[in-house]
Amino acid sequence: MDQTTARPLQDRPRSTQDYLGLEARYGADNYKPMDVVLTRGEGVWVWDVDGRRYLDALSAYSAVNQGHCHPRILAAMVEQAGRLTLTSRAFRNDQLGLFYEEICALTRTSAVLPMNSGAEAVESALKVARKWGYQVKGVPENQAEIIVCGDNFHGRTLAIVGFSTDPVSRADFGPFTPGFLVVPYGDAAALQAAITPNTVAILLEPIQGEAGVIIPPDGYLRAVRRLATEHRVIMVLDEIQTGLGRTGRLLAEEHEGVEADLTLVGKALSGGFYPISAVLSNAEIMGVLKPGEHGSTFGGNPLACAVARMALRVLTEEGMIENAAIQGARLLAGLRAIGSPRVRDIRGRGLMLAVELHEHAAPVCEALRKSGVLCKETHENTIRIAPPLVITGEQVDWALERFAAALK
Ligand code: IF1
Repeated sequence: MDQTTARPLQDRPRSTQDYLGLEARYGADNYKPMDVVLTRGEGVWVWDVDGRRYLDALSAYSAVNQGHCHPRILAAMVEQAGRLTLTSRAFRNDQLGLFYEEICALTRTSAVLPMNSGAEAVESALKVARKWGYQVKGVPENQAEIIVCGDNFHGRTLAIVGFSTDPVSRADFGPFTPGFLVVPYGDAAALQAAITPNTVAILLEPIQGEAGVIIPPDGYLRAVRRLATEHRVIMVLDEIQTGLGRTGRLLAEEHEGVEADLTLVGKALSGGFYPISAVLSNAEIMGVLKPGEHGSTFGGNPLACAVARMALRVLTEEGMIENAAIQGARLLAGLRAIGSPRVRDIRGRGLMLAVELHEHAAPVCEALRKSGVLCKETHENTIRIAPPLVITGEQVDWALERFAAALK
């Protein structure tokens, strides 16, 4: 057969157990996934290899805000993939500048550093903040301090896990990168006390995701903004999970009317089709980077940029952000109306919600899976709920029936 003809992958049908066996036999054991083997996704729905349909209430941790396999993003990806996928940044391409222009207009920022994973965007922001500290603020060499918050989650690289407060993320990965201080999340006084003349940045999530959807006290982000401005400290908001419509606004910072100096986005920046992340700057901070000082093979590649341009377009043109606010309020009210004694707290902003139980949440997630809703617990007792932003009121009610049954 002519090897150039496109042959689809010839997968002989296998059972769920077959797939579990392959992963157990060959895969690093760095996750404990639910035993559901997914094979197709469309909008809020995903299907497993046995043909069962589920409502995806995790959205790949907010990377699929636009719904699974959004047709317009798929079309943009296929069109670009057939034309040009990667040039490296040694040359220019016809998608990068358009991506810059469109994401800056949408987020009211003025400079973009394109990367691939969320962690890379975080690492890039830390490097820019340190360089700005030495070259602009005048911090003595190697004395730069960056403040982070307890219970943070910013990714899995060595520098990032080095300032995590989660023992599981840190154990046996040392020694870690110096120059980071941890303050309690939500405590502006503690932040003020931690700032020194060598502080170059404060890095935080507007709402802590992995910690269990921890919403800070009203006014906290405004206080962080004020302190950062007063002490010439860069305010870095990690919106990799909270951004791009998840909380019912384009960026979660909008709920408090603040503008970060560096804003990090990722995940849904591609609608789940391709890894792309970005550091967005509201100020001239990005100007400290000179040619050759930072980079990435795939950073800013034309395929990622074409996908991201369409992912942003459908997010705004198809009313997904407004829908997240509407359906999030419906879901929050519906969850609270269940009134289950097993529930300790229900928190949420837009379609970023959590149900904290008095008991382990895994059995409830298992019951939800059996009734057709896919959720994942975090920190034993908390169920995270984050469906795609395209969810309808009818689908919210369908999910609420199953939450009520699982929590009764
Ligand atoms: C996993 C949860 C974990 C993030 C924020 C940066 C990153 C993430 C606020 C890094 C990534 C993912 C990673 C994934 C599970 C999920 C996650 F918080 F969303 F639930 F782990 F904590 N900032 N979060 O949430 O982005 O490098 O992954 O692209 O590691 O299991 P990344």
